[in-house]
Amino acid sequence: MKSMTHKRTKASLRRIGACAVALWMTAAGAWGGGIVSPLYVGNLVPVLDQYGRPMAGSNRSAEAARRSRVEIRTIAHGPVQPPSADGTAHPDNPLVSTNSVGGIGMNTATDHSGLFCMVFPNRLPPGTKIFARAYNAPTVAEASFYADTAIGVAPGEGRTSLVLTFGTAQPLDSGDDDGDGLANSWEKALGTDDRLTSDYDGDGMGDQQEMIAGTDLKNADVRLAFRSIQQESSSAKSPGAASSPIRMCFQSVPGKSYQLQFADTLVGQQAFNNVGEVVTAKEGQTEIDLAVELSEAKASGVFRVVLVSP
Ligand SMILES: [Ca+2]
Ligand SMILES: [Ca+2]
Ligand SMILES: [Ca+2]
Repeated sequence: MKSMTHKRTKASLRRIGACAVALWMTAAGAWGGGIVSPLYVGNLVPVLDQYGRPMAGSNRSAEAARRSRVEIRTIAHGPVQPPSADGTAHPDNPLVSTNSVGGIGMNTATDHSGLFCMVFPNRLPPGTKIFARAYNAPTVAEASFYADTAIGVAPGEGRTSLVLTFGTAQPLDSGDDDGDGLANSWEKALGTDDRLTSDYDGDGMGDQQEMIAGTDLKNADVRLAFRSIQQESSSAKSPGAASSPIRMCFQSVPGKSYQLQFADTLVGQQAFNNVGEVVTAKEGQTEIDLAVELSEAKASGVFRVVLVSP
């Protein structure tokens, strides 16, 4: 176990060194070819945004302004302090230097990898406690979520790299000004923060419910709802069926799964029972058509669709 960890660590260090080799060459040239032993700081496990996707960023210069921001900060004393709701860092966690700001993908070969690598030609004093903070946007002002790494300690000359590991993305502003269950940071990320309302598009489905359902919070034509329900003519009735099929159509989101249910009435404690199997919307499928036959004839009743997958 020990040797596996050792091997993995060695491999990790090589990978960090490789990702920053271009910058290392630049630094060596600038110093006239003298002995250079910079410190590489980076991550090997992608930092994820609020949706669980690797944060975006590319090494292409045309994409520079769109890289998710990464900062290396120090700890004056105490634990790492969270940033304020507008993203401003706590005074106890100053930047290592004015240059200790970079971006996801800046020195990596793959786009939108959630990886960063920063080079410190002037090594930090050994023992300096540092951490990285990534924002889900190119600037603090645009960001809605951030992620911090655990604290790392700057190594002595014998080591050239320091691997940091990020925690999960946290909202910068966990308040809920419009009381709809969605944190202000989610409202900002979803673009619904310019008005205080729990149903931004006014389609009758709340913002939080739309986010869970995967429907568009800013389009009143899109929500989890039936488009049509009607009973087919008696000629469509199967032999032995209690009644002719009921054909229905409801809006769906690709990848989400739904269960149709039926109850005789909404009065009292009437339970809904499953009708048919769970249905999953395929890629590009924004409507699901079903024709169902009930086991016994009903004069009336209520159908509903339940979202069964996140
Ligand atoms: Ca809210
Ligand atoms: Ca809505
Ligand atoms: Ca909607």
